[in-house]
Amino acid sequence: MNRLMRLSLAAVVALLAACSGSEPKPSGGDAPKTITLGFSQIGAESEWRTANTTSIQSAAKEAGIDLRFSDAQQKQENQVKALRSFIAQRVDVIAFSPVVETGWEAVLREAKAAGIPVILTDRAVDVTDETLYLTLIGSDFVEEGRKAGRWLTEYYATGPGKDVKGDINIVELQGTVGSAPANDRKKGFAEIIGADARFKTIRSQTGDFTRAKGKEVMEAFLKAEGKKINVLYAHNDDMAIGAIQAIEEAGLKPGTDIIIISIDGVKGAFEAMIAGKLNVTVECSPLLGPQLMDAVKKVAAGQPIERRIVTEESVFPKETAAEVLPTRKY
Ligand code: GYE
Repeated sequence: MNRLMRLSLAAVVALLAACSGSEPKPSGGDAPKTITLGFSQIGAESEWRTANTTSIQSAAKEAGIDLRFSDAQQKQENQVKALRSFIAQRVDVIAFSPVVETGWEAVLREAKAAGIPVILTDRAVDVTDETLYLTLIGSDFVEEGRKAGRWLTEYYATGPGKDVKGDINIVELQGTVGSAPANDRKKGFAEIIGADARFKTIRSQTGDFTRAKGKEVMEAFLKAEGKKINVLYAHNDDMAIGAIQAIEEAGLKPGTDIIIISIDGVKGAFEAMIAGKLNVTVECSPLLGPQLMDAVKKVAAGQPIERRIVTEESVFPKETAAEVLPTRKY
């Protein structure tokens, strides 16, 4: 073979390789391939969730990621369908916020068989095969429950409730049945208040993380227990805000007659605290978009990522509300 023949053969080989082009070229000279991300959101049940959706959509735009977004309206079957459709579309990465913890093995195995990496955001899943997802980006819900419990025990030990004698009767509004935040927030709170026999949880029921359900269930609690209720622990702000309405309609003063603790730290909670109707909110940040897009880029480039990415959060008692509200982003 002379030099010219060798050169043209090399050119043909290069051309063929370029045309077959199924491999992404992260570091080639050409424009990098756009990453497609399939994201299955739970729904729009709370202020938290709306802020979470906005964060994900705007972070995807900023990162130049092609986001395929699907809203499951709080139903696991809709999420499973969305994941299957992302697999059929052969997206580069799948991310989702699982509505409940169990029942994901089959569809996650399908994603794995198709070679599509999966990232969990916000909520955890309960699977035996840990290789079915790469990482979980979100809060430590057990710790949030503990923070709520610690605030309450301090309130009665050294705070305004220090002179109260006898049992402290608590009613609890749980999140969605079977969801990680409902399971974990219940557990963390119970762990702390369980150390003192004065704290009694007299009613505990789900309000599905919504205002309407929070109000409805609180009405039932008030009917059954009336003035016996000293404390309401709500697994999110929306349910607490719904319950505040029920308490007012029953002729009681929320925040005074009934001490109210909730979780999330949405603007509505700060407004309720400024009005003196909510005592404290434990922060749970929904602004996961930027961290998710960083993880997606790494995964698409074949780089390793941490198994657990935890969000940083604090606790806001009502005394801080007026000062903090203007700085809140959700
Ligand atoms: O606390 C609640 C939402 O999974 C952390 O879901 C999230 C929870 C959040 O509906 O408001």
